[in-house]
Amino acid sequence: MLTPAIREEIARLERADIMVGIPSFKNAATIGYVVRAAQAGLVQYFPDLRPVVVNSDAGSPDGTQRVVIDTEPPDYVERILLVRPRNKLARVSLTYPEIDGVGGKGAALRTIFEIAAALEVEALVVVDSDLRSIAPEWIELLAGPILKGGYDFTAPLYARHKHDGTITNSVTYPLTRALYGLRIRQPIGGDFGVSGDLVRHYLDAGHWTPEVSRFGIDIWMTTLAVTGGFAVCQARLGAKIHDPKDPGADLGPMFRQVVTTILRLAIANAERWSSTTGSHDVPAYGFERVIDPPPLDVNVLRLLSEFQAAALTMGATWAKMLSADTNAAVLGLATEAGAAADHVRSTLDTDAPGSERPATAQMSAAAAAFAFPDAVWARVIYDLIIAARDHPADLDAFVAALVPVYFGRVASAVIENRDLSTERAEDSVERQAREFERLKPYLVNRWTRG
Ligand SMILES: Nc1nc2c(ncn2[C@@H]2O[C@H](COP(=O)(O)OP(=O)(O)OP(=O)(O)O)[C@@H](O)[C@H]2O)c(=O)[nH]1
Ligand SMILES: [Mg+2]
Repeated sequence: MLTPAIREEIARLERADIMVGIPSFKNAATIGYVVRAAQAGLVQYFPDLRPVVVNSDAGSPDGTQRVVIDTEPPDYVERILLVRPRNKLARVSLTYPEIDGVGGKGAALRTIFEIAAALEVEALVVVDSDLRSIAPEWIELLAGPILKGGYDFTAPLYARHKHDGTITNSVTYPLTRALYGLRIRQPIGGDFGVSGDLVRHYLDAGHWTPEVSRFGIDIWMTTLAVTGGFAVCQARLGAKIHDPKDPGADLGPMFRQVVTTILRLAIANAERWSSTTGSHDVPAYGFERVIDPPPLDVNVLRLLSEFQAAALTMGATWAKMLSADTNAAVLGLATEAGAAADHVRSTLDTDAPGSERPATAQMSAAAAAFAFPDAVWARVIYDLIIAARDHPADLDAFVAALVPVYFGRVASAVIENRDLSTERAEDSVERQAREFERLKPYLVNRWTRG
């Protein structure tokens, strides 16, 4: 599985107690800072341990690995922080091998897991390489619960802008909470702490689908920690500031990889969730922070238009994957989305030559009549679990057809939250999560009816 170059690095490093793993793909602009923050965190907070930083890169053409190699070495951290760690910090940047011809974040992390297991680390921290808000303290916050608190998995808790994290807010948080009963607020945050035991569990878990090798990895890690009975906690990290993405423009493939993975895991773990009712808080560590994350623009008009258009192009698939009632509700909403989109166009005159794309707030105000109810969305997701079980060969087609419905749901959330603070917008995420819990008997009934 590992390349000879990676084996050589492992032989050179021999052993480590704590490791920070950083997956990357074309992150030359931001990874230097992440590496320095990781080094500083290891040196400052764990001076008695044997630390290592590993960058697992896709062979990025933009010189990401060169940036890592050229970043100030750990001595620099010792000098500016006035610490004398007992052990020298080791740093490695390598190119990870694909898994069955598939590269991606998950493949990068698998190499990180293999190295962590070979070095027999007690705690592994993984952080994204496009982070701008990471501070040295994050390493302590993510690894501390593992090393000092007896936990196996630390999920991140951050303040995200109310329009950011749409896959999390609409699917992974409410579904993980309703299925397994744990309120893990950021199950796909990307920044995690993992114990050595859980790393080995990940490596023993066997089959890595192409989705897990890509962006399915985060929900896969979180779900395996939960279903494997590992002790899970959260760490308050402050704000997540990273390369931003507009849900309508950038998140389609990521959405499909994440949702396919969470559905497959739901089907495989029915025994774990079918008798779970309600949910529990998950312990959170770290001092609370008050930070306003930077705003994110969302093209509401595009989200509404794509939802409407999909009623024609994907209606047949919707009919196959949704129950008759849910399907009727979704078709009605797609029509309403079209009307709202027309209203946005006429009010804001977006077709005028040379007109710029109107701001999120303006578009949301013009589309204020549109709302996609929580209960319909929860049923859509629950129907999909059943459809995925009954027609496994159609899973890709189902999830592709879900994308425009998700766009409609995201548009509704952006519209609803348009005048709210990020804090108040959280109320609607909670309300939706409670609706997933309330409707769980609908899922369990459909599941057991067979
Ligand atoms: N090795 C590898 N890493 C990747 C690839 N794509 C993304 N990554 C890494 O995965 C991490 C997260 O990727 P992002 O694109 O920032 O995605 P994200 O922040 O999880 O997603 P959003 O929250 O939706 O923005 C970063 O460290 C990327 O460098 C890839 O194809 N190969
Ligand atoms: Mg990112």
